[in-house]
Amino acid sequence: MRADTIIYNIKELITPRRSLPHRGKEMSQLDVIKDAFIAIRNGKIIDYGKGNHSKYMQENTYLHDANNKIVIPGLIDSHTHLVHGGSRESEFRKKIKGVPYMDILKKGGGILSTVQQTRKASFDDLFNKAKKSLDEMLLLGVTTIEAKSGYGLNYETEVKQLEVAKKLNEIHPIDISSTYLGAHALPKEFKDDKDGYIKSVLKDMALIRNNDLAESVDVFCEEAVFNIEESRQILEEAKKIGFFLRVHADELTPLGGAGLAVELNASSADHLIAISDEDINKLAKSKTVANLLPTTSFYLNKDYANAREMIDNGCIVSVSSDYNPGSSPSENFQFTMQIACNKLRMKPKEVLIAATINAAYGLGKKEKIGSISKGKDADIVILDAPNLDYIMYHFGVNHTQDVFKFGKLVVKDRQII
Ligand code: IZC
Ligand code: ZN
Repeated sequence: MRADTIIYNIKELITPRRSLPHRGKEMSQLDVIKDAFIAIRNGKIIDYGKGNHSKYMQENTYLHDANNKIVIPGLIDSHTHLVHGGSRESEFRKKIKGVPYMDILKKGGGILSTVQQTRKASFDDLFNKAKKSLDEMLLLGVTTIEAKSGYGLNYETEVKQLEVAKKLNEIHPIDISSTYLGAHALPKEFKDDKDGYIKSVLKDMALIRNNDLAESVDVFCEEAVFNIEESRQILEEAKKIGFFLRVHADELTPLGGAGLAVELNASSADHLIAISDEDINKLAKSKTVANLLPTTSFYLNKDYANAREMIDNGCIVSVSSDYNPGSSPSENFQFTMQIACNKLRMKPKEVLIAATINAAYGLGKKEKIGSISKGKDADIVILDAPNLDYIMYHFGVNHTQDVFKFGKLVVKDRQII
């Protein structure tokens, strides 16, 4: 079969070997192919490997010189709060002084401040702001993300957020998998009626399902937000009507959200800074991904999740940016990967697997993305770095040179084209 695009002169092609969730020692097993090429047709990888690519050439084949640089699969950021109004720098100095995240929320700030700003924002405001963030992500080599709602806390604004994500998914190279996070906080109008709010979440969830506006449902399962029983009620109903499940679990207190995620066969349990050893063991025996968000620990000056214990016990570990205006105000997923090494003590190979195939698995897309494999989407990043370790070591900068999304060159020489 002839290729419409060939990437050649690749110093090292670095990719997970199998389209399966990776656990334990498997998280260090990457294929590294020197002097490689990738042949692409109609957005899909038709072949890759060492040596001569000429048999795939036809008259019109676009030849892309990787200039003897390294190549990895497109990065997958599987936990973001992409679409939101405004920002929260007005709370930044309080945070520096040491006022806890939850105290700011309890006083009507935090998430509730972003809810106010998101309700006020027009569709176009939200769209333009989120598009700018997506451009930033694409320049960093991110080709797929998950994006949560959760700043409307009423039907109208939650749908506005999800519609923005849907339109961005259509017009932007980055693919977006949407999650309904109505259970992110208790809105002011339901201050004394949590049951009433949960009922409205259950009702809205069904409409969102019918309108196909989200693939997953998530709950912020945390002390003073939604407890285990409330989270269970929402997630069980979500599962019944066909959503994938995600849980903000054991971020600040060990409530047992990860155990609940395993019990309900959730796609991911996210954060896990305060998870109990018992729940690490449950996760290790399950198919639920342990999605770690070290940028949030960095920004909130919190402990880091015990990634070593999770990997060594056999959990499927992924990492994500948690990009949001309150606890992780940065789109820089490469920075997340760098501190995953430095602070979670993950090896560079483990981090690459966590940011590609394990993240793809967590989004239910392991057959389509997450590795450079025949038949998969040609989501490919060329990095201006001599080797994989260098990307994680030289931190705080963007190493991406060129990006292909579904076989199309979308970033060239660090510019979106
Ligand atoms: O806006 O503060 N943790 N939700 C749960 C967040 C952080 C986002 C925010
Ligand atoms: Zn989050």
